[in-house]
Amino acid sequence: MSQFDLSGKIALVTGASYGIGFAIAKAFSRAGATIVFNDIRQELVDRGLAAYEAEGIKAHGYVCDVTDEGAVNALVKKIEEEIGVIDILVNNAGIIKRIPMCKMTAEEFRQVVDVDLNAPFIVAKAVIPSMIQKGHGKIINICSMMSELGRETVSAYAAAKGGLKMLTRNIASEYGAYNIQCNGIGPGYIATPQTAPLREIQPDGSRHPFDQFIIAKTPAARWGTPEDLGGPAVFLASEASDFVNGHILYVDGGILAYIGKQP
Ligand code: NAP
Ligand code: GCO
Repeated sequence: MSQFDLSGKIALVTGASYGIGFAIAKAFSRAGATIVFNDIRQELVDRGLAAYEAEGIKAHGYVCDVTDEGAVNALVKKIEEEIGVIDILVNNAGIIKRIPMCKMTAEEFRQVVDVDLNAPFIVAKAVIPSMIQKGHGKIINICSMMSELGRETVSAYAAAKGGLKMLTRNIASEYGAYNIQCNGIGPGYIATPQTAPLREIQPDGSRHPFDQFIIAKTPAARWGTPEDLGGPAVFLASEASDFVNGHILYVDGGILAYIGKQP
């Protein structure tokens, strides 16, 4: 049996109706796992269910806002009753607000931190007790380039994703002794709805300046696709990574390794 086999495992991927979460769930399913996902609205869950079905995957979809601790606890209880104990959690749901810091309200800052940092704490806290009882567990937090780097307009997102990197290391430290591995994936710039505004074609037909910047800054010379995250996620969800804990695996086409071209 392959070390990357996920047969018999139950995976919860948050916010996985489309985008990166969907691609990770697809890869898990191909490796044999049962897929459970949530999204914030019924229409998104329905859209997700149809997308999984089109791929030949029988996924279980639920409405749940990951920032609502009561709703998350109820969801995890329901999954345990209806499907079984969650073996693999991917904290994928996330939002970004691109606003210059001095123009951002404290409320807007809190909203981003709530989804991108507080929610992974809430969901991890909900699944860990049963993982301890079962004797194993895998938690994968979707971090970012902004876990390491800053840039104009993304102060809340960078603060949250930097915090998520440290939450990852802390979960690994606190629960490693229970055979729980908590690692992060730091995607580079990936073509999804979240980054669509950075790739918009300009009125004169040219590519967005940020799009050109990312191509020049990425040794792979392209944006990533959600599918680029599938293999690394399967690795971190499988027994192949049982001695990997508290690590952030950057899947970025080399961005973090590269100083960039001389202008
Ligand atoms: P996306 O296309 O915006 O998908 C994120 C999903 O999370 C959406 O389905 C969204 O629902 C859902 N969501 C948002 N808030 C939620 C909440 N409170 N409860 C439940 N679900 C919620 O994003 P993506 O690009 O696939 O990104 C997925 C993850 O990767 C995020 O954590 C993101 O920060 C991270 N990431 C993305 C990139 C990139 O370049 N795209 C790079 C690095 C890291 P709605 O549609 O209702 O918002
Ligand atoms: C931005 C981007 C990002 C990415 C991603 C990079 O505005 O710079 O949206 O922050 O989506 O997280 O890894």
